[in-house]
Amino acid sequence: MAFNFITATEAAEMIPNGATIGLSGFTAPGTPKFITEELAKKAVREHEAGREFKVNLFTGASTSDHVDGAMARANAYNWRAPYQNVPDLRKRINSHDCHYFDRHLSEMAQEVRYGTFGPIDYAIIEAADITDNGEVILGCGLGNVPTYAMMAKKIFIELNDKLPKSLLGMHDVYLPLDPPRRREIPIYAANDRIGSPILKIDPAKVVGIVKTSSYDCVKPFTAPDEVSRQIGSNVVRFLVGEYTAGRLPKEFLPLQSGVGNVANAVLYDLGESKELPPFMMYTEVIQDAVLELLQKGKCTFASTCSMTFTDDTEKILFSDLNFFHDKILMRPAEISNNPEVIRRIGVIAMNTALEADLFGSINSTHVLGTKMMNGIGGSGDFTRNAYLSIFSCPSVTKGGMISNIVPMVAHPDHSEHSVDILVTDQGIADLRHKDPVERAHAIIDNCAHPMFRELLRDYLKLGKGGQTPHVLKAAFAFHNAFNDTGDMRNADYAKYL
Ligand code: 0RQ
Repeated sequence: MAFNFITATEAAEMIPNGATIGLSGFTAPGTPKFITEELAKKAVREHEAGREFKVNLFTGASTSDHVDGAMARANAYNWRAPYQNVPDLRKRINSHDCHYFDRHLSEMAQEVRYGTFGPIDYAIIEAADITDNGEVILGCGLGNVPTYAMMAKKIFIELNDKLPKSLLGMHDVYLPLDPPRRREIPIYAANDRIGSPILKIDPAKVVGIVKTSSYDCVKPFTAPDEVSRQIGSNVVRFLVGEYTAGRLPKEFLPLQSGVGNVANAVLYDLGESKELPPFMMYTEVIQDAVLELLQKGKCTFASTCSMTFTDDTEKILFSDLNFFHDKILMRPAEISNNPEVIRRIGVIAMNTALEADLFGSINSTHVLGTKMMNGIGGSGDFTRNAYLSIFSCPSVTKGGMISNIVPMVAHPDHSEHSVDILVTDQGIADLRHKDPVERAHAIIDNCAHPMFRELLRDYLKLGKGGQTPHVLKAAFAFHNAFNDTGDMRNADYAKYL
């Protein structure tokens, strides 16, 4: 079949107000970069002409400024799901200019198939190559592309000439059947391949191919500061302790690691560790540190949804693709984050918290309980099902005016029932096999910043019993103090009792 080659502007012109669009990709990699920029410009023109123009956009996870930045600045979203991390979009979400459905990443695709989100009008897919009969070699991230491609009425392809065709073989495209016919996901080790190296789409649905040329534009990392380094070394110290005590299998277990500087710092530290054996990853993103671990042989295999590498690292990958070809496998989000597989193969999950409370509950998403930061992402998929679930965060933030350890989290994302280990720059609290009061002491003594320890102990002393001795009237004294005075150190329980 002969495809229609068009420009990004022409593609954007075809997309009407109110359309629902699904994008390929997961974080910036694999995510189209050009049609959405043109769509944002179209939205601005339409708004200037006094016409409504907003679309609904579904992705795998976060995207990049080419998508969420441009579209948010143009106020071009009606609905957005399931995850984002762009400041301009955050503002739109928190002012309700954009409806945001913050969803576990493993569930998004199946919910689209179940019909919860309504029909998908367009899929926009970034590709390294496409054959006339609709066999697509995908880019560096999958997300929910198999589902969006299957459900969409029309498809645009962004054919990116920076993506080597030799990416063929690094994707594992698999669509599970839906209940009641779903079978097991037959992954028994992180490196088991279960699907197809190509995405098969209906060529008749392709309304246009846009030729593009761009690396993935992942923002470079800032060098880890002292706090991130301390957190990283505490996580590694904990894992080494577990391993040498024989509480982890001698071949070790696959690791999941979230995004960001701390996650990257933890992985660099793991690479340095002499005590831990080489390991595999079963995760949703791999960042720059993992490429180095693969080069060194410290990481032997990475199953992921996306290669979230900065452009310099992406160039290293592409120039030595033969070496990495059988060491990295990219899967759809509902497989990379699949609860069944995570539980079966015993993933060690490492995620970051905004705040943790004395009893072990975690807030990953809402600043001071109200403002959306990014979203739950894959943290819930992994935390709830992991062999070991580790959360880390700095003990304080904003120069010490915020304690990341609070009496009660202002928004619960992960409950005490799912969190095993809490790590800050101060140390490690092992919450396993402890009742709530024991957990609170472990967290105060090991994780809270010394500046806040007495205040937190005072909160415990106010408790009048119960399995979890919260004092509901005073539980948000830290947050109230920050809202009222700009500093949690001014928390005064007596005001509320
Ligand atoms: O503010 O940007 O003004 O400096 O929040 O904090 O310490 O830079 O943390 O970038 O590692 O992100 C939880 C958001 C942490 C992230 C979260 C302020 C702080 C700073 C960011 P500034 P840091 P990180 C894998 C798994 C959920 C999704 C997930 C996340 C800004 O890890 O989104 O895990 N997780 N997915 O100053 C008020 C507090 C605060 C606070 C920090 N307690 N109160 N502000 N800040 N703590 C990835 C995917 O799923 C794709």
